[in-house]
Amino acid sequence: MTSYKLTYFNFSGGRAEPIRIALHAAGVGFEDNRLSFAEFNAMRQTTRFNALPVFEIDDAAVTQSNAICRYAGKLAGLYPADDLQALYCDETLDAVEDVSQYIGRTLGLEGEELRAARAKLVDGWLSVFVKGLGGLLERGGGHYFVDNRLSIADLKVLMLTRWLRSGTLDHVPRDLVERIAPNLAEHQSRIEAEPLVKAYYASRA
Ligand SMILES: N[C@@H](CCC(=O)N[C@@H](CS)C(=O)NCC(=O)O)C(=O)O
Repeated sequence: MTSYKLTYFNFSGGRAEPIRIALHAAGVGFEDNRLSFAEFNAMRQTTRFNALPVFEIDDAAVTQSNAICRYAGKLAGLYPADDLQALYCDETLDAVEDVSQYIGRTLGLEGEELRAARAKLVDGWLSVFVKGLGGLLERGGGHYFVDNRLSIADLKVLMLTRWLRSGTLDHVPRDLVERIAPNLAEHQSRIEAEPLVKAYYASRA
């Protein structure tokens, strides 16, 4: 039997959470290997690109969260079969990856440097991507990003909107998403209420 192991940080979000939800939905048993930041620092050099997540299928290690997410999405029936819808899905995943990189560059900054970097981010890339993602949701019909049904694109965006609205990112106004793309705020509540998403969190409780 194939064995699956997903290694990431021990929190409910970020690049691995859509993969965890999709694997759970697929009914695929996997080792959910959650590391502290100290544990990651100790093993960072052993990963292919010095980063997480890492997904192991038997003895083969794979990186790049969107690629892994597509794989898990296919197992769960959460990735479009139609080529155009798949393209739209990929566009959404990659947009979230891009904006995550911009946010990532401000993590670890402190004090005035952090404040200035976040102010620039809020007025710049965050506004651009929140607006753009709101537009992609509209293109999908307003409820889901693609295929008129739940897909990994919805799970991926959920992680971003949840993060932006959580108040944990200093100097990022919690109402930024509502102000720029209210449809994304509604999308967050809708996707959190999806039975498949609720079932995953119930399994974690
Ligand atoms: N494009 C990669 C980016 C991976 C990435 O940057 N992961 C972060 C955690 S979410 C990381 O491990 N960063 C290492 C570090 O900051 O030292 C992916 O999508 O998997």
